[in-house]
Amino acid sequence: MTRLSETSAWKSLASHHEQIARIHLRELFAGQPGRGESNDGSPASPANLVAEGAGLYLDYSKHRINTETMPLLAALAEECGMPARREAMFTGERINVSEDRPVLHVALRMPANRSLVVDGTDVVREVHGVLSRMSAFCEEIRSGRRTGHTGRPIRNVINVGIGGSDLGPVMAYEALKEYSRRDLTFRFVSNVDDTGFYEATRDLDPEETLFVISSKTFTTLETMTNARTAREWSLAAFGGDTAAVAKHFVAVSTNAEGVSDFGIDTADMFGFWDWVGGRYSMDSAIGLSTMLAIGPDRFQDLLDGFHEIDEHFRETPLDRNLPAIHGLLAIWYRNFFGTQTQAVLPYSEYLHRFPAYLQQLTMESNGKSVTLDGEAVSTATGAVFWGEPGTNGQHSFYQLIHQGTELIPCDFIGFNHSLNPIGNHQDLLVSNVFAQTESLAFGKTPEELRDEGVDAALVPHRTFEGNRPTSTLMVDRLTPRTLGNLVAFYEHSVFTQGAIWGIDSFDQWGVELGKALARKIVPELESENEPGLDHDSSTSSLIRRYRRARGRA
Ligand code: G6Q
Repeated sequence: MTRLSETSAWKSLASHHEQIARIHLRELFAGQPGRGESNDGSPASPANLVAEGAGLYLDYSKHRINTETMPLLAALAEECGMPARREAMFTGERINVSEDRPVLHVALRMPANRSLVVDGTDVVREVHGVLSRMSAFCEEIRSGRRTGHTGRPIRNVINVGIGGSDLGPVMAYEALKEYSRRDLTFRFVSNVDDTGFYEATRDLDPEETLFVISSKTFTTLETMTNARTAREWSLAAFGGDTAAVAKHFVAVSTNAEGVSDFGIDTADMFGFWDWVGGRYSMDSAIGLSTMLAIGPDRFQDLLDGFHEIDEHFRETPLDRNLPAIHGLLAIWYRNFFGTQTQAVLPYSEYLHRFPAYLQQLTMESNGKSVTLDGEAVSTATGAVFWGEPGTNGQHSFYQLIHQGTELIPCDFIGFNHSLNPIGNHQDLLVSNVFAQTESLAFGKTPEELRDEGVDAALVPHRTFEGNRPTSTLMVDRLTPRTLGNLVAFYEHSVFTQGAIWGIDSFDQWGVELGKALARKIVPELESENEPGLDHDSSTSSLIRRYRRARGRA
Protein backbone atom coordinates (compact mmCIF):
# COMPACT_ATOMS: atom_id res chain seq x y z
CA MET A 1 0.00 0.00 0.00
CA THR A 2 1.38 3.44 -0.93
CA ARG A 3 2.43 5.40 2.12
CA LEU A 4 0.20 8.41 2.64
CA SER A 5 3.02 10.90 2.32
CA GLU A 6 3.94 9.36 -1.05
CA THR A 7 0.52 9.62 -2.66
CA SER A 8 0.25 12.03 -5.55
CA ALA A 9 -2.58 13.95 -3.85
CA TRP A 10 -0.39 14.44 -0.79
CA LYS A 11 2.46 15.78 -2.89
CA SER A 12 0.12 18.16 -4.69
CA LEU A 13 -1.17 19.41 -1.36
CA ALA A 14 2.35 19.90 -0.04
CA SER A 15 3.29 22.17 -2.93
CA HIS A 16 -0.09 23.92 -2.80
CA HIS A 17 0.53 24.58 0.89
CA GLU A 18 3.81 26.30 0.11
CA GLN A 19 1.93 28.90 -1.89
CA ILE A 20 -1.02 29.31 0.46
CA ALA A 21 1.01 29.48 3.66
CA ARG A 22 2.34 32.88 2.62
CA ILE A 23 -1.07 34.35 1.88
CA HIS A 24 -3.02 36.24 4.51
CA LEU A 25 -6.77 35.76 4.97
CA ARG A 26 -7.06 39.48 4.22
CA GLU A 27 -5.70 38.80 0.73
CA LEU A 28 -7.80 35.69 0.29
CA PHE A 29 -10.95 37.69 1.04
CA ALA A 30 -9.80 40.60 -1.13
CA GLY A 31 -9.23 38.27 -4.08
CA GLN A 32 -12.46 36.37 -3.52
CA PRO A 33 -14.87 38.78 -1.79
CA GLY A 34 -17.90 36.49 -1.98
CA ARG A 35 -16.22 33.48 -0.40
CA GLY A 36 -18.22 33.77 2.81
CA GLU A 37 -21.59 34.31 1.12
CA SER A 38 -24.21 31.65 1.54
CA ASN A 39 -25.55 30.03 -1.59
CA ASP A 40 -29.13 30.64 -0.45
CA GLY A 41 -30.50 27.78 -2.47
CA SER A 42 -28.48 28.38 -5.62
CA PRO A 43 -26.20 25.57 -6.78
CA ALA A 44 -23.00 25.15 -4.80
CA SER A 45 -20.10 27.07 -6.20
CA PRO A 46 -16.48 26.38 -5.29
CA ALA A 47 -16.19 30.11 -4.66
CA ASN A 48 -18.65 29.93 -1.77
CA LEU A 49 -16.88 28.41 1.18
CA VAL A 50 -20.04 27.63 3.10
CA ALA A 51 -22.12 24.48 3.27
CA GLU A 52 -25.53 23.82 4.72
CA GLY A 53 -27.48 20.69 5.41
CA ALA A 54 -28.91 18.35 8.02
CA GLY A 55 -29.58 21.09 10.56
CA LEU A 56 -26.17 22.76 10.38
CA TYR A 57 -24.69 25.77 8.59
CA LEU A 58 -20.93 25.59 8.20
CA ASP A 59 -19.00 28.70 7.20
CA TYR A 60 -15.45 27.66 6.41
CA SER A 61 -14.52 30.77 4.47
CA LYS A 62 -12.22 31.99 7.25
CA HIS A 63 -9.81 29.16 6.55
CA ARG A 64 -6.47 29.48 4.85
CA ILE A 65 -7.67 27.92 1.64
CA ASN A 66 -8.46 29.07 -1.88
CA THR A 67 -10.65 27.52 -4.56
CA GLU A 68 -8.03 24.86 -5.28
CA THR A 69 -7.58 23.61 -1.74
CA MET A 70 -10.79 21.70 -1.09
CA PRO A 71 -10.69 19.84 -4.45
CA LEU A 72 -7.10 18.81 -3.66
CA LEU A 73 -8.12 17.61 -0.19
CA ALA A 74 -11.10 15.77 -1.67
CA ALA A 75 -8.72 14.12 -4.16
CA LEU A 76 -6.62 12.96 -1.21
CA ALA A 77 -9.71 11.44 0.40
CA GLU A 78 -10.50 9.65 -2.87
CA GLU A 79 -6.94 8.43 -3.32
CA CYS A 80 -6.98 7.06 0.25
CA GLY A 81 -10.22 5.21 -0.42
CA MET A 82 -12.22 7.18 2.11
CA PRO A 83 -15.57 6.92 0.25
CA ALA A 84 -15.21 3.13 -0.05
CA ARG A 85 -14.33 2.84 3.63
CA ARG A 86 -17.36 4.97 4.50
CA GLU A 87 -19.59 2.59 2.56
CA ALA A 88 -17.89 -0.36 4.25
CA MET A 89 -18.83 1.12 7.63
CA PHE A 90 -22.46 1.65 6.65
CA THR A 91 -22.80 -1.87 5.28
CA GLY A 92 -21.33 -3.58 8.34
CA GLU A 93 -17.92 -4.69 7.10
CA ARG A 94 -15.33 -5.41 9.78
CA ILE A 95 -13.49 -2.13 9.46
CA ASN A 96 -12.27 -2.23 13.08
CA VAL A 97 -9.47 -4.56 12.06
CA SER A 98 -7.53 -4.84 15.30
CA GLU A 99 -10.66 -6.02 17.12
CA ASP A 100 -12.11 -7.76 14.05
CA ARG A 101 -15.49 -6.02 14.39
CA PRO A 102 -17.91 -4.04 12.29
CA VAL A 103 -18.41 -0.42 13.31
CA LEU A 104 -22.12 0.17 13.36
CA HIS A 105 -23.05 3.09 15.57
CA VAL A 106 -24.87 4.34 12.45
CA ALA A 107 -27.26 1.37 12.87
CA LEU A 108 -28.24 2.65 16.32
CA ARG A 109 -30.18 5.46 14.69
CA MET A 110 -31.54 3.80 11.57
CA PRO A 111 -35.36 3.99 11.38
CA ALA A 112 -37.33 0.87 12.26
CA ASN A 113 -38.37 0.32 8.65
CA ARG A 114 -34.74 -0.16 7.58
CA SER A 115 -32.89 -3.42 7.72
CA LEU A 116 -29.18 -4.13 7.92
CA VAL A 117 -28.19 -7.77 8.04
CA VAL A 118 -24.76 -8.46 9.51
CA ASP A 119 -23.62 -12.06 10.05
CA GLY A 120 -27.19 -13.24 9.46
CA THR A 121 -28.75 -10.87 12.02
CA ASP A 122 -30.86 -7.83 11.26
CA VAL A 123 -29.13 -5.38 13.59
CA VAL A 124 -31.73 -2.64 13.04
CA ARG A 125 -34.44 -4.94 14.34
CA GLU A 126 -32.29 -5.72 17.41
CA VAL A 127 -31.67 -2.02 18.00
CA HIS A 128 -35.37 -1.25 17.94
CA GLY A 129 -36.11 -4.19 20.22
CA VAL A 130 -33.85 -2.65 22.88
CA LEU A 131 -35.22 0.84 22.23
CA SER A 132 -38.76 -0.44 22.86
CA ARG A 133 -37.72 -2.01 26.15
CA MET A 134 -35.90 1.16 27.17
CA SER A 135 -38.97 3.26 26.32
CA ALA A 136 -41.29 1.03 28.34
CA PHE A 137 -38.92 1.11 31.31
CA CYS A 138 -38.53 4.90 31.15
CA GLU A 139 -42.29 5.39 30.99
CA GLU A 140 -42.71 3.17 34.06
CA ILE A 141 -40.18 5.16 36.05
CA ARG A 142 -41.23 8.60 34.81
CA SER A 143 -44.91 7.89 35.51
CA GLY A 144 -44.16 6.57 38.99
CA ARG A 145 -45.74 3.19 38.18
CA ARG A 146 -42.47 1.45 38.85
CA THR A 147 -41.41 2.41 42.38
CA GLY A 148 -38.54 1.69 44.69
CA HIS A 149 -38.44 -1.21 47.16
CA THR A 150 -40.60 0.59 49.74
CA GLY A 151 -43.15 1.83 47.23
CA ARG A 152 -41.77 5.36 46.99
CA PRO A 153 -41.39 6.83 43.48
CA ILE A 154 -37.93 7.06 41.94
CA ARG A 155 -36.81 10.68 42.07
CA ASN A 156 -33.05 10.27 41.61
CA VAL A 157 -31.15 8.53 38.85
CA ILE A 158 -27.42 7.91 39.14
CA ASN A 159 -25.52 6.68 36.10
CA VAL A 160 -22.44 4.73 37.16
CA GLY A 161 -19.99 4.37 34.28
CA ILE A 162 -16.74 5.79 32.96
CA GLY A 163 -15.22 6.89 29.64
CA GLY A 164 -17.64 6.13 26.85
CA SER A 165 -20.19 4.93 29.41
CA ASP A 166 -20.16 8.33 31.12
CA LEU A 167 -19.03 11.21 28.92
CA GLY A 168 -21.90 10.92 26.42
CA PRO A 169 -24.62 10.57 29.08
CA VAL A 170 -23.25 13.51 31.11
CA MET A 171 -22.82 15.71 28.05
CA ALA A 172 -26.29 14.88 26.76
CA TYR A 173 -27.95 15.44 30.13
CA GLU A 174 -26.26 18.81 30.54
CA ALA A 175 -26.99 19.80 26.94
CA LEU A 176 -30.66 18.80 27.11
CA LYS A 177 -31.42 19.84 30.68
CA GLU A 178 -34.05 22.24 29.44
CA TYR A 179 -35.95 19.25 27.98
CA SER A 180 -35.54 17.09 31.07
CA ARG A 181 -37.89 16.27 33.91
CA ARG A 182 -36.84 18.93 36.37
CA ASP A 183 -38.45 17.11 39.29
CA LEU A 184 -36.01 14.25 38.84
CA THR A 185 -32.37 14.49 39.90
CA PHE A 186 -29.68 13.08 37.59
CA ARG A 187 -26.12 12.48 38.71
CA PHE A 188 -23.13 10.72 37.24
CA VAL A 189 -20.46 8.76 39.07
CA SER A 190 -17.40 7.87 37.03
CA ASN A 191 -14.14 8.29 38.91
CA VAL A 192 -13.07 5.62 41.38
CA ASP A 193 -12.12 8.53 43.67
CA ASP A 194 -14.50 7.94 46.62
CA THR A 195 -15.38 11.60 46.56
CA GLY A 196 -17.27 11.09 43.31
CA PHE A 197 -19.62 8.58 44.89
CA TYR A 198 -19.91 10.50 48.15
CA GLU A 199 -20.82 13.80 46.51
CA ALA A 200 -23.33 12.17 44.17
CA THR A 201 -25.21 10.42 46.98
CA ARG A 202 -24.67 12.42 50.18
CA ASP A 203 -28.03 14.20 50.07
CA LEU A 204 -30.11 11.51 48.38
CA ASP A 205 -32.62 9.08 49.84
CA PRO A 206 -31.79 5.48 48.84
CA GLU A 207 -35.51 4.66 48.82
CA GLU A 208 -35.97 7.05 45.89
CA THR A 209 -32.71 6.37 44.06
CA LEU A 210 -32.16 4.23 40.96
CA PHE A 211 -28.65 3.26 39.87
CA VAL A 212 -28.00 2.65 36.17
CA ILE A 213 -24.79 0.61 36.02
CA SER A 214 -23.42 1.34 32.56
CA SER A 215 -20.52 -0.75 31.38
CA LYS A 216 -20.06 -2.41 28.04
CA THR A 217 -17.76 -5.05 29.52
CA PHE A 218 -19.09 -5.02 33.10
CA THR A 219 -15.52 -5.54 34.25
CA THR A 220 -14.13 -1.99 34.40
CA LEU A 221 -12.44 -1.43 37.75
CA GLU A 222 -13.88 2.01 38.45
CA THR A 223 -17.43 1.14 37.49
CA MET A 224 -17.51 -2.21 39.27
CA THR A 225 -16.05 -0.63 42.41
CA ASN A 226 -18.61 2.18 42.36
CA ALA A 227 -21.40 -0.31 41.59
CA ARG A 228 -20.49 -2.44 44.62
CA THR A 229 -20.33 0.68 46.79
CA ALA A 230 -23.73 1.71 45.45
CA ARG A 231 -25.17 -1.68 46.35
CA GLU A 232 -23.80 -1.42 49.90
CA TRP A 233 -25.16 2.13 50.20
CA SER A 234 -28.60 0.95 49.08
CA LEU A 235 -28.68 -2.21 51.14
CA ALA A 236 -27.67 -0.31 54.27
CA ALA A 237 -30.92 1.61 53.94
CA PHE A 238 -32.99 -1.53 53.42
CA GLY A 239 -31.59 -3.53 56.34
CA GLY A 240 -29.54 -5.67 53.97
CA ASP A 241 -32.63 -6.96 52.15
CA THR A 242 -31.12 -8.03 48.80
CA ALA A 243 -34.57 -8.04 47.21
CA ALA A 244 -34.14 -4.25 47.07
CA VAL A 245 -31.38 -4.57 44.47
CA ALA A 246 -33.90 -5.52 41.79
CA LYS A 247 -35.86 -2.32 42.41
CA HIS A 248 -32.93 0.07 42.58
CA PHE A 249 -30.43 -1.26 40.04
CA VAL A 250 -30.56 -1.73 36.30
CA ALA A 251 -27.67 -2.46 33.99
CA VAL A 252 -26.60 -1.40 30.53
CA SER A 253 -24.08 -3.83 29.16
CA THR A 254 -23.07 -6.39 26.57
CA ASN A 255 -22.10 -8.86 29.33
CA ALA A 256 -25.24 -10.65 30.56
CA GLU A 257 -23.24 -13.07 32.70
CA GLY A 258 -21.41 -10.26 34.53
CA VAL A 259 -24.70 -8.45 35.11
CA SER A 260 -26.38 -11.47 36.59
CA ASP A 261 -23.32 -12.31 38.74
CA PHE A 262 -23.62 -8.81 40.16
CA GLY A 263 -27.19 -9.58 41.21
CA ILE A 264 -29.10 -7.58 38.64
CA ASP A 265 -31.92 -9.49 36.96
CA THR A 266 -31.12 -9.71 33.24
CA ALA A 267 -34.75 -8.67 32.67
CA ASP A 268 -33.52 -5.28 33.86
CA MET A 269 -30.50 -5.30 31.59
CA PHE A 270 -30.49 -3.22 28.43
CA GLY A 271 -28.07 -4.63 25.95
CA PHE A 272 -25.96 -3.39 23.13
CA TRP A 273 -23.39 -5.00 20.91
CA ASP A 274 -19.64 -5.29 20.44
CA TRP A 275 -19.97 -3.28 17.22
CA VAL A 276 -20.76 -0.17 19.28
CA GLY A 277 -17.55 1.45 20.54
CA GLY A 278 -17.75 3.10 23.97
CA ARG A 279 -17.20 6.61 22.61
CA TYR A 280 -19.87 5.98 19.97
CA SER A 281 -22.45 4.62 22.40
CA MET A 282 -24.43 7.58 23.79
CA ASP A 283 -27.27 6.76 21.39
CA SER A 284 -27.34 3.08 22.39
CA ALA A 285 -28.74 1.76 25.68
CA ILE A 286 -25.88 3.70 27.28
CA GLY A 287 -28.28 6.62 26.73
CA LEU A 288 -30.78 5.14 29.21
CA SER A 289 -30.19 8.00 31.67
CA THR A 290 -30.70 10.46 28.80
CA MET A 291 -34.00 8.79 27.92
CA LEU A 292 -35.07 8.82 31.57
CA ALA A 293 -34.34 12.55 31.64
CA ILE A 294 -35.92 13.68 28.37
CA GLY A 295 -38.40 10.86 27.67
CA PRO A 296 -38.58 8.37 24.80
CA ASP A 297 -40.04 10.76 22.20
CA ARG A 298 -37.27 13.28 22.60
CA PHE A 299 -34.69 10.50 22.66
CA GLN A 300 -36.09 9.48 19.27
CA ASP A 301 -35.62 13.09 18.11
CA LEU A 302 -31.98 12.82 19.18
CA LEU A 303 -31.59 9.62 17.16
CA ASP A 304 -33.27 11.28 14.17
CA GLY A 305 -30.72 14.10 14.36
CA PHE A 306 -27.86 11.60 14.27
CA HIS A 307 -29.47 9.76 11.37
CA GLU A 308 -30.01 12.96 9.41
CA ILE A 309 -26.26 13.60 9.44
CA ASP A 310 -25.52 9.92 8.71
CA GLU A 311 -27.55 10.15 5.52
CA HIS A 312 -25.95 13.45 4.61
CA PHE A 313 -22.46 12.05 5.20
CA ARG A 314 -23.15 8.90 3.23
CA GLU A 315 -24.76 10.53 0.21
CA THR A 316 -23.51 14.08 -0.24
CA PRO A 317 -20.57 14.76 -2.58
CA LEU A 318 -17.44 15.67 -0.66
CA ASP A 319 -17.49 19.33 -1.71
CA ARG A 320 -20.81 19.87 0.10
CA ASN A 321 -20.46 17.21 2.76
CA LEU A 322 -20.24 18.99 6.11
CA PRO A 323 -18.47 16.38 8.25
CA ALA A 324 -16.12 15.54 5.37
CA ILE A 325 -15.24 19.22 4.86
CA HIS A 326 -14.52 19.56 8.57
CA GLY A 327 -12.37 16.42 8.55
CA LEU A 328 -10.46 17.52 5.44
CA LEU A 329 -9.71 20.88 7.02
CA ALA A 330 -8.43 19.10 10.13
CA ILE A 331 -6.01 17.20 7.88
CA TRP A 332 -4.99 20.43 6.13
CA TYR A 333 -3.88 22.09 9.37
CA ARG A 334 -2.53 19.07 11.21
CA ASN A 335 -0.49 17.72 8.34
CA PHE A 336 0.41 20.70 6.22
CA PHE A 337 0.52 23.60 8.67
CA GLY A 338 1.78 21.30 11.45
CA THR A 339 -0.78 22.48 14.00
CA GLN A 340 -1.01 20.37 17.12
CA THR A 341 -4.30 21.32 18.66
CA GLN A 342 -7.81 22.27 17.69
CA ALA A 343 -10.16 24.28 19.89
CA VAL A 344 -13.91 23.73 20.06
CA LEU A 345 -15.75 26.74 21.44
CA PRO A 346 -19.50 26.32 21.89
CA TYR A 347 -21.34 29.53 22.65
CA SER A 348 -23.86 27.78 24.87
CA GLU A 349 -23.71 27.07 28.57
CA TYR A 350 -25.68 23.90 27.97
CA LEU A 351 -22.74 22.58 25.92
CA HIS A 352 -20.20 23.01 28.68
CA ARG A 353 -19.32 19.30 28.63
CA PHE A 354 -19.27 19.09 24.83
CA PRO A 355 -15.50 19.72 24.48
CA ALA A 356 -14.77 17.02 27.08
CA TYR A 357 -17.02 14.62 25.18
CA LEU A 358 -15.28 15.49 21.91
CA GLN A 359 -11.87 14.97 23.47
CA GLN A 360 -12.65 11.30 23.90
CA LEU A 361 -14.34 10.99 20.53
CA THR A 362 -11.48 12.58 18.62
CA MET A 363 -8.40 11.67 20.64
CA GLU A 364 -9.27 8.08 21.52
CA SER A 365 -10.28 7.47 17.92
CA ASN A 366 -7.38 9.07 16.11
CA GLY A 367 -4.59 8.93 18.70
CA LYS A 368 -2.87 6.16 16.74
CA SER A 369 0.58 5.71 15.28
CA VAL A 370 0.26 2.61 13.13
CA THR A 371 -1.80 2.08 10.00
CA LEU A 372 -4.43 -0.60 9.51
CA ASP A 373 -1.78 -3.04 8.34
CA GLY A 374 0.42 -2.39 11.37
CA GLU A 375 3.03 -0.17 9.69
CA ALA A 376 4.24 3.02 11.36
CA VAL A 377 2.28 5.99 10.02
CA SER A 378 4.18 8.28 7.66
CA THR A 379 2.45 11.47 8.82
CA ALA A 380 1.13 13.05 12.01
CA THR A 381 -2.30 11.80 13.14
CA GLY A 382 -4.92 13.06 15.62
CA ALA A 383 -4.61 16.56 17.04
CA VAL A 384 -5.29 17.50 20.65
CA PHE A 385 -8.86 18.73 20.97
CA TRP A 386 -9.80 21.08 23.75
CA GLY A 387 -12.15 23.91 24.56
CA GLU A 388 -14.59 25.68 26.82
CA PRO A 389 -17.78 27.58 26.20
CA GLY A 390 -17.60 31.13 24.95
CA THR A 391 -17.69 33.83 26.05
CA ASN A 392 -15.92 32.56 29.18
CA GLY A 393 -12.87 31.37 27.26
CA GLN A 394 -12.48 34.83 25.75
CA HIS A 395 -11.55 36.10 29.20
CA SER A 396 -8.77 33.55 29.59
CA PHE A 397 -7.07 31.40 26.96
CA TYR A 398 -8.20 33.20 23.79
CA GLN A 399 -5.24 35.54 24.35
CA LEU A 400 -2.90 32.79 23.15
CA ILE A 401 -5.12 32.03 20.16
CA HIS A 402 -5.05 35.71 19.13
CA GLN A 403 -1.45 36.64 19.82
CA GLY A 404 0.52 33.53 20.80
CA THR A 405 3.03 31.73 18.63
CA GLU A 406 0.84 28.64 18.05
CA LEU A 407 -1.57 28.38 15.17
CA ILE A 408 -4.80 26.92 16.58
CA PRO A 409 -7.73 26.26 14.26
CA CYS A 410 -10.97 26.85 16.15
CA ASP A 411 -14.57 25.71 15.78
CA PHE A 412 -17.04 28.34 16.91
CA ILE A 413 -20.49 26.87 17.53
CA GLY A 414 -23.33 29.38 17.75
CA PHE A 415 -27.12 29.26 18.00
CA ASN A 416 -29.73 31.59 16.52
CA HIS A 417 -32.07 31.18 19.46
CA SER A 418 -31.62 30.89 23.19
CA LEU A 419 -33.71 28.37 25.09
CA ASN A 420 -34.14 30.87 27.91
CA PRO A 421 -34.37 34.29 26.27
CA ILE A 422 -33.70 37.16 28.63
CA GLY A 423 -33.32 40.68 27.30
CA ASN A 424 -30.58 40.91 24.68
CA HIS A 425 -28.26 38.25 26.14
CA GLN A 426 -28.44 36.11 23.00
CA ASP A 427 -27.51 39.00 20.70
CA LEU A 428 -24.56 39.83 22.93
CA LEU A 429 -23.50 36.18 22.99
CA VAL A 430 -23.68 35.71 19.22
CA SER A 431 -22.06 39.07 18.51
CA ASN A 432 -19.01 37.63 20.23
CA VAL A 433 -18.96 34.61 17.92
CA PHE A 434 -18.89 36.85 14.88
CA ALA A 435 -16.50 39.41 16.40
CA GLN A 436 -13.98 36.80 17.50
CA THR A 437 -13.86 34.98 14.19
CA GLU A 438 -13.58 38.27 12.31
CA SER A 439 -10.78 39.48 14.51
CA LEU A 440 -8.92 36.16 14.40
CA ALA A 441 -9.05 36.21 10.60
CA PHE A 442 -8.24 39.84 9.88
CA GLY A 443 -6.37 41.00 12.97
CA LYS A 444 -5.28 44.58 13.39
CA THR A 445 -2.32 46.00 11.52
CA PRO A 446 0.31 48.43 12.84
CA GLU A 447 -0.94 50.99 10.29
CA GLU A 448 -4.47 50.77 11.65
CA LEU A 449 -3.16 51.24 15.17
CA ARG A 450 -1.03 54.22 14.18
CA ASP A 451 -4.04 55.77 12.41
CA GLU A 452 -5.94 55.37 15.66
CA GLY A 453 -3.19 57.34 17.39
CA VAL A 454 -1.81 54.44 19.43
CA ASP A 455 1.51 55.23 21.05
CA ALA A 456 4.36 53.87 18.88
CA ALA A 457 5.85 51.87 21.76
CA LEU A 458 2.55 50.05 22.20
CA VAL A 459 1.97 49.26 18.55
CA PRO A 460 3.80 45.88 18.62
CA HIS A 461 1.86 44.82 21.71
CA ARG A 462 -1.46 45.81 20.27
CA THR A 463 -0.91 44.40 16.80
CA PHE A 464 -2.96 41.36 15.90
CA GLU A 465 -1.44 39.44 13.08
CA GLY A 466 -4.76 37.72 12.28
CA ASN A 467 -4.69 34.89 9.73
CA ARG A 468 -6.00 32.57 12.44
CA PRO A 469 -8.39 30.04 10.89
CA THR A 470 -11.86 29.35 12.22
CA SER A 471 -14.97 27.41 11.27
CA THR A 472 -18.31 28.87 12.27
CA LEU A 473 -21.02 26.30 12.82
CA MET A 474 -24.45 27.87 13.21
CA VAL A 475 -27.42 25.92 14.54
CA ASP A 476 -30.92 27.28 14.84
CA ARG A 477 -31.62 26.14 18.39
CA LEU A 478 -30.25 23.51 20.76
CA THR A 479 -32.74 20.64 20.68
CA PRO A 480 -32.38 16.86 21.00
CA ARG A 481 -32.38 16.70 17.22
CA THR A 482 -29.69 19.34 16.68
CA LEU A 483 -27.57 17.81 19.43
CA GLY A 484 -27.73 14.57 17.41
CA ASN A 485 -26.73 16.59 14.31
CA LEU A 486 -23.73 18.07 16.11
CA VAL A 487 -22.42 14.84 17.61
CA ALA A 488 -22.77 12.88 14.36
CA PHE A 489 -21.08 15.75 12.51
CA TYR A 490 -17.97 15.30 14.68
CA GLU A 491 -18.18 11.48 14.55
CA HIS A 492 -17.96 11.55 10.79
CA SER A 493 -15.29 14.24 10.74
CA VAL A 494 -13.21 11.91 12.91
CA PHE A 495 -13.99 9.07 10.50
CA THR A 496 -12.87 11.16 7.53
CA GLN A 497 -9.56 11.97 9.19
CA GLY A 498 -8.94 8.38 10.30
CA ALA A 499 -9.75 7.03 6.84
CA ILE A 500 -7.21 9.36 5.25
CA TRP A 501 -4.55 8.49 7.80
CA GLY A 502 -5.35 4.81 7.20
CA ILE A 503 -5.58 4.09 10.93
CA ASP A 504 -8.07 2.12 13.04
CA SER A 505 -10.22 4.86 14.58
CA PHE A 506 -12.27 2.30 16.47
CA ASP A 507 -9.86 0.50 18.78
CA GLN A 508 -8.33 1.84 22.02
CA TRP A 509 -5.44 -0.31 23.13
CA GLY A 510 -4.06 2.56 25.20
CA VAL A 511 -7.20 2.49 27.35
CA GLU A 512 -6.95 -1.28 27.69
CA LEU A 513 -3.35 -0.89 28.89
CA GLY A 514 -4.43 1.48 31.67
CA LYS A 515 -7.06 -1.04 32.79
CA ALA A 516 -4.46 -3.82 33.05
CA LEU A 517 -1.68 -1.80 34.70
CA ALA A 518 -3.62 -0.65 37.76
CA ARG A 519 -4.73 -4.22 38.49
CA LYS A 520 -1.12 -5.21 39.13
CA ILE A 521 -0.42 -2.36 41.53
CA VAL A 522 -3.58 -2.56 43.68
CA PRO A 523 -2.38 -5.62 45.67
CA GLU A 524 1.04 -4.02 46.07
CA LEU A 525 -0.59 -1.00 47.72
CA GLU A 526 -2.91 -3.07 49.87
CA SER A 527 -0.83 -6.03 51.03
CA GLU A 528 -0.14 -6.19 54.76
CA ASN A 529 3.40 -7.45 54.23
CA GLU A 530 6.03 -5.50 52.35
CA PRO A 531 5.51 -6.54 48.72
CA GLY A 532 8.37 -7.48 46.42
CA LEU A 533 8.38 -4.73 43.81
CA ASP A 534 9.82 -5.16 40.35
CA HIS A 535 9.02 -1.72 38.93
CA ASP A 536 11.49 0.99 37.98
CA SER A 537 12.98 2.99 40.87
CA SER A 538 10.50 5.83 40.50
CA THR A 539 7.38 3.65 40.59
CA SER A 540 8.66 1.43 43.39
CA SER A 541 9.55 4.46 45.53
CA LEU A 542 6.17 6.05 44.95
CA ILE A 543 4.48 2.80 46.02
CA ARG A 544 6.61 2.53 49.19
CA ARG A 545 6.07 6.19 50.05
CA TYR A 546 2.29 5.82 49.69
CA ARG A 547 2.32 2.66 51.84
CA ARG A 548 4.23 4.50 54.57
CA ALA A 549 1.76 7.40 54.43
CA ARG A 550 -1.10 4.90 54.84
CA GLY A 551 0.68 3.21 57.77
CA ARG A 552 1.28 -0.01 55.86
CA ALA A 553 5.05 -0.10 56.09
C1 G6Q B 1 -14.41 3.99 24.71
C2 G6Q B 1 -13.38 3.36 25.55
C3 G6Q B 1 -13.53 3.59 27.03
C4 G6Q B 1 -14.67 2.79 27.67
C5 G6Q B 1 -14.50 2.82 29.18
C6 G6Q B 1 -15.61 2.08 29.90
O1 G6Q B 1 -14.42 3.95 23.51
O2 G6Q B 1 -13.29 2.02 25.26
O3 G6Q B 1 -13.71 4.94 27.36
O4 G6Q B 1 -15.90 3.30 27.29
O5 G6Q B 1 -13.26 2.29 29.53
O6 G6Q B 1 -15.68 0.75 29.49
P1 G6Q B 1 -16.90 -0.13 29.90
O7 G6Q B 1 -18.14 0.46 29.30
O8 G6Q B 1 -16.60 -1.50 29.40
O9 G6Q B 1 -16.99 -0.09 31.40
